[in-house]
Amino acid sequence: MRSILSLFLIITVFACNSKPEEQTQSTSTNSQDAFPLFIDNIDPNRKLSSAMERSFKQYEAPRLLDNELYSNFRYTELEGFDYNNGDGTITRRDPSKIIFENGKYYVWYTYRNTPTKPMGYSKCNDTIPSVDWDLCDIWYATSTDGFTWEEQGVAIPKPDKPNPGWRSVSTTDILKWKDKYYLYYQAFSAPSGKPSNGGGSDVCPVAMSYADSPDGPWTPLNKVVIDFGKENEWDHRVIHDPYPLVHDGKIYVYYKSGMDKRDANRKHWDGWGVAIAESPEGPYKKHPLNPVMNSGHETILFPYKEGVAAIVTTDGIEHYTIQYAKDWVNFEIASVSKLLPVAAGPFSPDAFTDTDDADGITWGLSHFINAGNNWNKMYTKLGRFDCDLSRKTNDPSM
Ligand code: AAL
Repeated sequence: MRSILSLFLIITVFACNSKPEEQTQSTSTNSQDAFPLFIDNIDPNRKLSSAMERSFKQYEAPRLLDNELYSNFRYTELEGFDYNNGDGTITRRDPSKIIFENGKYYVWYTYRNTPTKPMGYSKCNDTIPSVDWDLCDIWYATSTDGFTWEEQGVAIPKPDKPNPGWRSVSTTDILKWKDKYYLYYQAFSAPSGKPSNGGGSDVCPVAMSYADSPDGPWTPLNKVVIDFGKENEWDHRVIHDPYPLVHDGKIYVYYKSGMDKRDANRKHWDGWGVAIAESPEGPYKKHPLNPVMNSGHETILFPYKEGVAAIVTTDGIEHYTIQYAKDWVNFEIASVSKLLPVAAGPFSPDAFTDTDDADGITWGLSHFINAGNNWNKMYTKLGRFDCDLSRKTNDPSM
């Protein structure tokens, strides 16, 4: 499954993708100062080694240090959330993108507060959760600085049976469209973790609720908006991690599927597709090139220049990469990095502006799983990540 980051990491030494002036300050030796010049002096038209050829062609970096889609990540613990001393009864996970409205930042996330820790599929009942995202509601919090958060309470409660999501609603993401707000989320109508479904790869489509204000009240559509593919198609029984963005006057909802397949290491094979609609309630048309990504458990996407960038964190042959699709569907690897944020939601100012000159991201929230050696007895905390995937901070001329 996903990577285990069992502690809150406060990694202060990780420099983000540093700007030229910072390199001069932080690296004082002559050889390091000379490094960019050495790269500059390689003529891309002469015979090149494979590594140098890819740095010019595949990564489209005129100089190695100019790759704007390369960053390390720094993590900081948040203020404002209580976890019952980590006894596993309270969880907060899978944060949405962050939006800035009414002078503050808003985030939505999966919230569980149950009498026990998750006990596994065989021991779950109406009050005992099977897995960390079972018996959850969607809650939200606000902040003025992104570090200290004020929990506001429930946004989307589980609907009554038999509406989609009556067992659990989780893993939400936000869309702002024509001055209204839409939350898309996983709608479970059975406990997760059934062994014959491959453990976490639960049968679950996407539902949606809408509101006039980010503070709600939210009205559930009470129907599935992105449904499974046909029998034996790659997304025939899982539509997870819905991730809406606006492009070309339309709504692009990226989503994960394909999870019933496992690789040689028993890791999920996760693919990502995109479903496109002209209005938030659909109908959503799946792109004929789906799946458009061959890896990534809880992938983060954000508009970048005229295209879309993706942080592909865990699972799959291309995990730990940052990718770019100029046309929003044909993704290429832009860089390989490490300690990427898990299940993150960035503050992505251009997520809904439909610009062809999008800036990137510099921070967001991600989650940290505290599972020890037992995936059934876990809880998850939210934390903050900072990075340098923004053109404005990367390019001194802007
Ligand atoms: C996550 C997401 C989905 C899965 C589970 C809860 O982090 O990929 O939401 O169903 O794990």
